[in-house]
Amino acid sequence: MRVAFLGLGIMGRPMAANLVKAGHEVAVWNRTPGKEPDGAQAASSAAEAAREAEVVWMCVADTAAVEQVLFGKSGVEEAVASGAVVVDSSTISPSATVQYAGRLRARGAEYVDAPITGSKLGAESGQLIFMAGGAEETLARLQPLFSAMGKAVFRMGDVGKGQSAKLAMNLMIALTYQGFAEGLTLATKLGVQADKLLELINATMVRSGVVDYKGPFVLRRDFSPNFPLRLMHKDIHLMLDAARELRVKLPGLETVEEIYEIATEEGQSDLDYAATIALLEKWAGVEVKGVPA
Ligand code: NA7
Repeated sequence: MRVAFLGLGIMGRPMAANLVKAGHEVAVWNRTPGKEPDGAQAASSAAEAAREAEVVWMCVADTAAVEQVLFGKSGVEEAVASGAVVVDSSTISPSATVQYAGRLRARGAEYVDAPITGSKLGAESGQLIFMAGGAEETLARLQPLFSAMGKAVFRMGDVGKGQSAKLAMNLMIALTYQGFAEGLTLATKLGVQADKLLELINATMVRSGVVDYKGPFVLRRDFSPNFPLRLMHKDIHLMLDAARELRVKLPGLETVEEIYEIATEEGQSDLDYAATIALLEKWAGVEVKGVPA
């Protein structure tokens, strides 16, 4: 298929590379040039990349970035072909998503929100999981592209429902990790070895995908960004905004947001969100470390 891929960050670049690898004709654009994967055609603007494309796929930072790429100067709206599909794998506001879909529909384009989970590793290995919002027929058209970048697609409902599901998922990830980090910090202060505790966790019902993935990074003290803290913080704001719009109370998340606020003030925003444990450690006067099994 002829695809335009817009946004070549931690996630977007390997996704575009996997589309090239699967034999699709890929035109790429990124705000900062020089990140094009081998075999992709570099375009000078989002509009230029989108002009000939059957599918325009985006993966950029946040709601403002998506709005800019779609409707800003030399944006997608100026050039998208009637009948093309615009897909957004960024994590952004569900209500903004519904608005953007309406504006593009007026230009004759279909819209699908398809945020991702699987982190950097999943993007590189083509093992992402997509949670999608959009018409069933449109998702069926996209199947060869989903297959090139991921291992599963879950249709959550109409446009916007992919983003809504993504926010719910990341809420659980943020709170699960926070529980893990607080448990490890307390255990360390009480004199329990962290790697021993991880072994115990993994043999019991406390086990979770989040702990499986993040545990070894914490033990090795490797906080290089797989999922940067600034992006999880952005998602926490999206969750709290959605909750406010609908009068839903999320007291646990509000507390976790304060931790992210302090971590950001302390300059950790470009580290992985797992680095929030460093604050707990500082307050407790301990350091959690060990040898991953
Ligand atoms: P990164 O690695 O921070 O990449 C963000 C990308 O978004 C990168 O290509 C940026 O371009 C681009 N960006 C940011 N702001 C803009 C604006 N205003 N206009 C155009 N492009 C922009 O994030 P990830 O790849 O880890 O994550 C991407 C999304 O998936 C995000 O929503 C996550 O929550 C999930 P740059 O290279 O800085 O010029």
